[in-house]
Amino acid sequence: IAQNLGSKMTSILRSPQALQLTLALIKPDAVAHPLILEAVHQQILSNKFLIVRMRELLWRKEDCQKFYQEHEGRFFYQRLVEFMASGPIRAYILARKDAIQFWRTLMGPTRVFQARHVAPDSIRGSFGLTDTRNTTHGSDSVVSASREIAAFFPDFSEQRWYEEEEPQLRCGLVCYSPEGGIHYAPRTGGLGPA
Ligand code: 3AN
Repeated sequence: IAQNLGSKMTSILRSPQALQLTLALIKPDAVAHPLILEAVHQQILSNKFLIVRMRELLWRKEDCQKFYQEHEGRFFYQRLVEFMASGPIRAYILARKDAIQFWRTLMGPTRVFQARHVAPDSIRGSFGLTDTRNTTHGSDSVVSASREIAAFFPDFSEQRWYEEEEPQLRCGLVCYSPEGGIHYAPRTGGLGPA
């Protein structure tokens, strides 16, 4: 019963006004360049995303294969998987109204030539090197955002965040921890910077 109540509450809180979560990755081509990494981080902040969690990691090839399994068999799959495991990446949970679509627009098109042409100021238009080394990743739906957030942040509970933090963050009650580089709601304490 408690669980049912919990999920009911979560769906009520996820009204059209609610903040939406998405998973964003900064790929090895950008993490390898501190100025580009910082520029992308600043784009996140200046576009009013809240950084809910952030971590840097080296991805194992098997994890990349699993993450990109929908592309298995495509001509770029092997090179994509090898590239994503080739150096450190940075993962974010981002919150914002319409976060999924907003982040994807900010990233720009997948293909770098197209990005430079139609969205030169987008992240990929500005920093993308090739169609594989295209700077960032963003979830493409609510379902994939939840799956991808759980893959990178297994200790993060979306339900708890929606119950305890989102209502405050939505109203503008936001603290920023410069050391951790994340935003949190002041009154919850528990979900603040670890
Ligand atoms: P997006 O990241 O824009 O959602 P997806 O999900 O279609 O694009 O593809 C996942 C990743 O696969 C892309 N970020 C890119 O690195 C790589 N990729 C997609 N299409 C191509 C392509 N035509 N050539 C090379 N790499 C590609």
